[in-house]
Amino acid sequence: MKIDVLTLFPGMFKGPLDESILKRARESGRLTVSIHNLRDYAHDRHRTVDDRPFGGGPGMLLKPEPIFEAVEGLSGPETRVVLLAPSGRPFNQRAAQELAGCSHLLLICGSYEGVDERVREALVDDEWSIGDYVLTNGALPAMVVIDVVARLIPGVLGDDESAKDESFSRGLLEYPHYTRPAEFRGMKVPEVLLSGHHAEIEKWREQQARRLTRERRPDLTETAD
Ligand code: 4FL
Repeated sequence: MKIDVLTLFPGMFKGPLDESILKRARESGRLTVSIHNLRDYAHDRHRTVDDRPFGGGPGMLLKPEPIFEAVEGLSGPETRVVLLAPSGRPFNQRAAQELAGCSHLLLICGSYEGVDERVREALVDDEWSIGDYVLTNGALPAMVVIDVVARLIPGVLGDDESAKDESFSRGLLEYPHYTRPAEFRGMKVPEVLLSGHHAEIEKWREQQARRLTRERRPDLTETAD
């Protein structure tokens, strides 16, 4: 998969893409990420990327011209153009599954008060929000999308890592996990997990996953298996 990112803050991407599984995915050639500075597509003397909103109001908007030039230059017939913004649909594992089926993603990081609406009208295929809060810009959301999508690319995760997926893709929270020691500072691992009785362990895990989901994320229980 190829991912291009359009951002005002290319420096923010340096750390996260160079660690752990993302680093390995890039080194193996399964993932190619290119970061592009939006300012490089602004051609006036001050390389202006934003302007005041028509109709008044606070804050600045990203101007259409640099974004149009960048997207037109970077995209091809296969490109899925994705905007990260607080007004997008909620990004989740299902959305990630769909993006993981694309061969080329172009992520546009929104900024400040947002982007000129004509960017959405003419360029953007879909718009995602990573949560109900406002960040300083869309770079972190873009990194979240890259991270979530990358681990769904075939071959990116090792066998040990990929087994973990299953629970969340069923729409339930994970059941509690324990490792050694069996007793730590007086806190005991639930007896059933030490029993070796696989059917009982499965039953306990299913009950716990359902209980936690009901308590913390009742919104998920409507769509869970
Ligand atoms: C983007 C917040 C996606 C949540 C500021 C600029 C944002 C965001 N999801 N905040 N973009």
